[in-house]
Amino acid sequence: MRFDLVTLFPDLFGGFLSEALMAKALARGVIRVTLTNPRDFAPDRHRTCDDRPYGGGPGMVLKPEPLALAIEAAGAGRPRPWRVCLTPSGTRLNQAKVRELQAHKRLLMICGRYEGFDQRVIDLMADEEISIGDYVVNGGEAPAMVLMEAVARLVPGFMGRAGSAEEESHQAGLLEYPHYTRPPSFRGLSVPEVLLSGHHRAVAEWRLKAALARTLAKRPELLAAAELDPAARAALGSLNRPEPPASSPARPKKTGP
Ligand code: 9D3
Repeated sequence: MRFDLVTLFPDLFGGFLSEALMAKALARGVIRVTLTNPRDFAPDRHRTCDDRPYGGGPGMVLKPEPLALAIEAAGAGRPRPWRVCLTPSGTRLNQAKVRELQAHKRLLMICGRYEGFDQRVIDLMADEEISIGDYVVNGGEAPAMVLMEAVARLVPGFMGRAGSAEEESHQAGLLEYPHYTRPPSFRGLSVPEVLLSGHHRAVAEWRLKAALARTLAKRPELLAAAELDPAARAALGSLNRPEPPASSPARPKKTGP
């Protein structure tokens, strides 16, 4: 999969692209990334990319000409990319949207700064607008990284040793069960016994119950949409308290010093 980014601050992507799974996927050719700066398409000596808003008001707006030229340059070639504007008023990103975007061979992401884009750039050049949530960040770059990372981990081969991203969620739509590693006791908190027992069936049961209890306590609205098999339905029926039962991981028993 190929990601084409249009940004006034391409250097923000340096560390993001040169570390961890993203760097490995780039090196292996699992994904490709291009960075295009609208400043390189501004015709004036100062390479101006922003201007004052018509109608007045605070802040600056991204000028349409350099941005449009940058989008056209970034999107040149085949196949034609799906063009996404990152804007605070876009469709809220979720995993369903991530899966939808992963179906494209090429994704072109346009990052705004200041108060945002001249609306005509969106009208003429964007296939859709996406927001990553109802909070304010300084521009579209951090949101583009979120989107790119979420889509990239669905690309076959991206996850490498960590395995397939989708097979992680055994019970689709639930929060994850809690994870533990060594040591068995840490600062007075012990790992739930069943996880040390080696009983795979008991472990699986405990994890399912823990995931259900957690979801019920923290995100009850997810349970309505979750795809629960009969065993999970039964387990959920037995959890009528907001906090998980005594054997659960939410409040591990204190053990000795
Ligand atoms: C006062 C009105 N603000 C809109 C909420 C102005 C404004 C704030 C921040 C305009 C642009 C920005 C920069 N943010 C983004 O470009 C952005 C964003 C975000 O702030 N939150 C969530 N998703 C996104 S995607 C792009």
